[in-house]
Amino acid sequence: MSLRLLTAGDSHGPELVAVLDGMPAGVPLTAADIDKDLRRRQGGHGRGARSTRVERDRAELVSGVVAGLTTGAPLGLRIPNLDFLNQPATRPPITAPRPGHADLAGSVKFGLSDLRVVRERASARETAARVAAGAAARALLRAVGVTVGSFVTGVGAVQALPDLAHLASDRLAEFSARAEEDPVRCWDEAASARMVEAVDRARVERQTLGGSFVVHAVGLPVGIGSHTQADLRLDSRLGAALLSIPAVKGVELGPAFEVCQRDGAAVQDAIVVEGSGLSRPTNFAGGLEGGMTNGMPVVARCAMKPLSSVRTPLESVDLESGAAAAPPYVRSDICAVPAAAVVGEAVVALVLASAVLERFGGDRLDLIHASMSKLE
Ligand code: EPS
Repeated sequence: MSLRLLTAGDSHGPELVAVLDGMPAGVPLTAADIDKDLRRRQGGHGRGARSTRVERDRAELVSGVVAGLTTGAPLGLRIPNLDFLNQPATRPPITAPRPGHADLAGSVKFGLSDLRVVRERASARETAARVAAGAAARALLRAVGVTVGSFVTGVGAVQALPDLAHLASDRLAEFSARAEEDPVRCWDEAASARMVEAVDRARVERQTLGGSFVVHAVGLPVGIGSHTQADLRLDSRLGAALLSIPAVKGVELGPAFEVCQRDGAAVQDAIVVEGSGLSRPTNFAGGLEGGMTNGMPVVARCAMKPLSSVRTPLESVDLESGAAAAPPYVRSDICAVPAAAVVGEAVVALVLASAVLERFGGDRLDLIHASMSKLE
C-alpha cells in the first residue's frame, strides 16, 4: 500500500483540486490542519501581491474524512482560486516565450500557439494542491511520531548554512521553530535581516532571487525505503519529489557537497552502543544508508534558482512573427524560497508517509501502530 497523488487546475482557473489515494483509516485530519500549511506556503518576504493579498488559500475537504478521521477512501480536496474572479473573460494570446519557464517546450510539445495555456498549468500555483495533500501525509506521520520541518539556508548571495552532519533532532526542531517566526523562514536572525535586505534590493533592481533550504524529518524508524530495487531507494524517491518543485534544480541528502570533498573515513557515521540500543554520533549520511532510513533525522537540502519572471526585459522570439521580442513581464514574486521550503515539507511528507505505509501495512492507523510496536 502506498500513497498516490494527482492534482489538477490552472493558476488562474476556478480552483485547484487534489486526489490523495491510499490514506489509511483512523488518522485525525481537519480542514484547519490543511489550511495551516496552506497559509505557511503563502508567506515569506518577497512574495508578490497575489500570494499576500489576493489569495487566502483554504481547502475544502470533499471526501475521505468523517467526523475528523480519515475513512480509508480517497481524500478529495478543492482550493478555490480567488484571483479567478479578477480575470477578464478573454485575453489576447501570448506568443513570445519567457526564458526559464515551460512556455517554449510546452507549446512545442502540445502544439499550443497561445503560451498562456501552458503557463497556466506550469505555474507554481499548483504547489498549493500538493501542500494540501501533504498536510494529510503529515497528519499520518504525526500519528506515528514523525515530524517534518524546514528552514532556509540561503537567499541570493546571503548564506546561513549550519553544520548539517552534527545537528541533533532537537536542534533541527529548534531551527524550524525559529523559521516559523521569521520573515524568510531562516533559522539565523542575523542572516535573516540580510536576506530581507537582499530581497528589497532585488525588487528595486528589477531582479529575482533564488536560494536554498533544508527539509528534515525526525522520528522515523530504521528501515523505511529499501535497498532491494532502485526505485524503492528512499534517496531516489526523495530526490525525485524535491526536484519536482518548480525552480528547484539541486538536491543534496545530508551535507553531500561537503562530504564529496573529504576522505572516506572522515565522513562515516560511527555505530555506537547507547543505552539498550545503537546510536550514531554524526549524520553525514543525512539519515539514509543503502536507500533506507537509519534512525537518524532525514536531512535534505535544495537549491532553488532565481524565479524566471524578472522585470528586466529578457531576450526571446515572437513565435508567430519570428522576430526578436521581449516577453511581457507578468506580475510575480521576487523570491519564493520560504514558500518552496514549505512545499519541500509537503513532498517529503508524502514520500515518507507512503514508505511508512509500505513498511507497516496500510489500512488502519491502529493496525499500523500495532505493527510498529512489534518492532520496538
Ligand atoms: C507564479 C506567478 C505568480 C505567483 C504564483 C506562481 O502568480 P501571478 O502571476 O498570478 O501573480 O503568485 O504563485 C501563486 C499564486 C501561489 O499561490 O503560489 C508562476 O508563474 O509560477
